[in-house]
Amino acid sequence: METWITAGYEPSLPVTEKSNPLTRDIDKADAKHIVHLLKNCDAEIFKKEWDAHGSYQTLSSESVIQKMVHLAKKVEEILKDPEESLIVMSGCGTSGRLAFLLATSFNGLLKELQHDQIYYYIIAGGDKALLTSQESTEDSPQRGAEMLRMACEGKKRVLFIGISCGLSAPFVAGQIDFCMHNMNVFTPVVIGFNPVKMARNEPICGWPLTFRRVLKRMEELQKSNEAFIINPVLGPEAISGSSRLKGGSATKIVLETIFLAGHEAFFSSKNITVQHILNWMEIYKDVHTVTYSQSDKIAFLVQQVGESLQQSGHVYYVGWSSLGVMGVIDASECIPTFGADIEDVRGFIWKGYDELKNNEGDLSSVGPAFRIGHVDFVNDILPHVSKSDIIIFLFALDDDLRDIETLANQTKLKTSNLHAVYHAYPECSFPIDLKKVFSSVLSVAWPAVPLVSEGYHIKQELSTKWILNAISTGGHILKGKIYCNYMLDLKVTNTKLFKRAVNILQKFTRCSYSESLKALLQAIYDVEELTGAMTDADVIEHTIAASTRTRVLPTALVILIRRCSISEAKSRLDAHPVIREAVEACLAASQD
Ligand code: F1P
Repeated sequence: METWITAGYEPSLPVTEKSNPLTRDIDKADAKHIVHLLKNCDAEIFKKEWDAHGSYQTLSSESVIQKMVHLAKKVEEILKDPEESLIVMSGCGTSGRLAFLLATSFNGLLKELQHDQIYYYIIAGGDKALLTSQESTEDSPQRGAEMLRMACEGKKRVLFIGISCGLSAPFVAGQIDFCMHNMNVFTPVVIGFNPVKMARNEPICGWPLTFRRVLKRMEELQKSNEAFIINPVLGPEAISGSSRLKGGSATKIVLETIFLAGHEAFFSSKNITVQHILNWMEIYKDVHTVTYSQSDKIAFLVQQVGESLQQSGHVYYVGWSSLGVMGVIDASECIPTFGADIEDVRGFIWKGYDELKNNEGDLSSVGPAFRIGHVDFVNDILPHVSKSDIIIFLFALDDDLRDIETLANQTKLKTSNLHAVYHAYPECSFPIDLKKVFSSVLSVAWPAVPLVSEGYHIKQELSTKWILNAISTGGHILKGKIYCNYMLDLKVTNTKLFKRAVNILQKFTRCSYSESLKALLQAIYDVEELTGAMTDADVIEHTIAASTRTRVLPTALVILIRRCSISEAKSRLDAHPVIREAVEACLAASQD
């Protein structure tokens, strides 16, 4: 039995926030070992059972699969009557970005089949959050409900899918609650990866319910198939709480399987059965095997990216088709997870917003980080590329190879630190001249060019997600942004992240909750003495103040470990550019 399942293992934390025993020493691993550990963690997505008692549901549990069958039938019904119906997916951070990816790509598939589009997405913070973290809206149930109400005006039937990996986002809780007040129109669905009893139960500022209480009401409706909670347990994340990893991948797997099964039933009159859904799970498991069969090459890229980040260089993903979107999604998560600067890791999409098909259209005037087309890469980035920057092209051999070659040659004139991650098919050849432009190539081989009926690039997207997650997680580990398997420099920009930060402080310093809270607030407000106004402010105000600060968590950690002033903590951090080394040095000194 896995250690983390035992009752005494981090009992106050839900599974999605627990630390994974597999990756306890990932901070000290080399690139190859990091990839090996991530591979093993990702394999847990497909685990058939966690223990002999079946204490936790898994992705292949009968109860989970049955609900997926039900939902696929709902999708089929909506396809039959698209005019007054809608499938809305909504979430915060990565969950919202996946809602966007799925809605736009499945609408794209329907367009090719000349069928009305039925998918819609909502992301907390609006489309700006597709590219950068806008975590604070995550805390507003009212905003969530309002955005859903507006999106569904005039619709007679809505399948609403709220995604919150930790079953924690108030934004999503507000939407589910709204659905349950309008059951004549809505069928509410929640996707997350904790048992209901571990869903977040903290009071939500200005709202009478908690996420768990909303789910408890949903459980009643679930008995009559009026609502659905899909919450298999995937085991703790490789980096504690980093739900973009397994949580994000499993969200994609679950929803694509439901939608594709619904499409097959409608377009090809296929029966939706349990076996049908299980077959898809096997296909995704193969994607895991195929992807990680390239572990050595992934590790090579992890090493290169780590070296770039260590030298304060930048990482640029330049992608074609939906693989460009995978790059943007991966890049956007580095800010809250590793405290990265918005410029550290960036993604670029071939035709920019023309291809993105996002709700709010072109956002490039919002700021430089919102210029995401290849043209912007050429104009804004290429002229300033330095030796320490690394550029990774992401494409499949059925993309426009001439365009790829042109940009690759143009990039090569500026830097040789240019690499390719591509998907290969037997029907397509990779021109030797193009191959030569890259200093390394990582190729993932597939048996055939994917078809529209198979969801086109969905397998390649997941494969790319795993590769990029490994690259950015591994790169930041090598940069010293992780201690054991905890985020050392996370951005404290919403209530969930605030709580996670206090938990990390308590864990590593063994200080009380109130001492940890005090140090965190000192770091957030950048003061030696907290005023009454600061201590009395609510958590949301703290997170707003934290959003403008850097190194909040490391500073608080050093204050507690060294029992020192904030100015001393900051100068200790300044003395060690690598945050993990600074914290280790303080820990070692405190044990003398
Ligand atoms: C949503 C989310 C994560 C992000 C960060 C803050 O989480 O925005 O995507 O990585 O941890 O929260 P969830 O609602 O899907 O659990």
